[in-house]
Amino acid sequence: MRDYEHPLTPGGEKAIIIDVIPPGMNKREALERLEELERLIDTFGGVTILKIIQKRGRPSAKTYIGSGKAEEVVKLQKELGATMVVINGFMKANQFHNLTLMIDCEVMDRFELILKIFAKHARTEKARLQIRLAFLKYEFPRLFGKQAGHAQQRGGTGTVTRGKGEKLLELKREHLRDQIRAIEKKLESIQKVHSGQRQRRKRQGFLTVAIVGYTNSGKSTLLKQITHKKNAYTANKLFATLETKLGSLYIEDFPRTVLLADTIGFIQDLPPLLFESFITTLEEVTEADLVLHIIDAADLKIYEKIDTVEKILKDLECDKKPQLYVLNKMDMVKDKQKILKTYAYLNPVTISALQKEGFQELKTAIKNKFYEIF
Ligand SMILES: Nc1nc2c(ncn2[C@@H]2O[C@H](COP(=O)(O)OP(=O)(O)OP(=O)(O)O)[C@@H](O)[C@H]2O)c(=O)[nH]1
Ligand SMILES: [Mg+2]
Repeated sequence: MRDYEHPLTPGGEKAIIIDVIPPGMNKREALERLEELERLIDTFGGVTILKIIQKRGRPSAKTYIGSGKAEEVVKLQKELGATMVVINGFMKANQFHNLTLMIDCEVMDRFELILKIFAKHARTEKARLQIRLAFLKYEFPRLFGKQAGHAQQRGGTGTVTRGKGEKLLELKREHLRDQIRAIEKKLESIQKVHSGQRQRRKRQGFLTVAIVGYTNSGKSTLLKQITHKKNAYTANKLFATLETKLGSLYIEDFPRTVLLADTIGFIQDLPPLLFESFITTLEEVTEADLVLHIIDAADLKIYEKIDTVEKILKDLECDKKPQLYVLNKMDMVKDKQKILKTYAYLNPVTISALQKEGFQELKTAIKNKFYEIF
């Protein structure tokens, strides 16, 4: 089995990234799509040495990219000394298996890359267990495909008969199923503890505000700067935070204790299965009294990212919850008026979490929202 917990020598990876796009899409749009994948490669510790875009009605059933393109990649990988080939999509087990057999380096899709980044950033037992669970559950058929593929490649020794091989595979499957059950049990007990903690907070009359937003929008920076929670980890990386952290927020003339909860960042095309494994982390959001949607106002894809976050909130059945929009990184915005005009319909609070600007207004907005709710 491949080791997802220890990414291959981070920092030294040379990646070829590939996207299959519909024929109608123009080049600029296509390159924009690949930009996020390039950032993910960077977060993983690699550099993108080549971007390939292939126009196709739909991915090839056999190799995801067309077979001619796959041959080309085989050559390019050797010529350029690439150490990984990453597909900007989700490959089925057989597509993954066939490509892996052809290409002489690590092949992965968006799911696996995100999973490896998660593994790199996991700091608590809960996060590690959730990642392991996602890995076991969803990479499972793919891994068997790959193992079988390598066995075929080496093949011809005649020492292992097909029947024995199958028996071995079945035993491995059973073993993995046991592992999955054991992890689920452990997670359940951790979840019970966390849920107990939340109940206690509620009984004590604490109010919880969950910070949500696209990855890298500045959620942890806000928690750190506004609550003096010094151990919140911030970084110019995607998925820096994988677990919930709480800090208490002091609001003048407000009689109740307000807790601010930092959460995992959202991303477009977040593998739904991975998302499922992190659902318990997101309970802080589903149980919150108020949701603060942090938006990176300096980002070029601001609208798409707001949309992605809203869709995920809907999946979490949190779209009806009281919500406040916060435009962050205003210190980096050149045309402030334009941004304010474009997003006036959200009635946002504008801040710079880094420079601690707009905090008073944010606290007042939170307070007013609570008075509206209660
Ligand atoms: N200029 C500027 N940079 C900011 C601001 N807020 C955050 N940043 C930077 O944006 C980057 C991401 O910040 P984080 O707080 O780690 O973002 P996050 O939303 O917690 O990200 P994930 O945990 O990965 O989802 C860091 O480099 C921060 O220093 C801001 O108001 N202005
Ligand atoms: Mg964070």
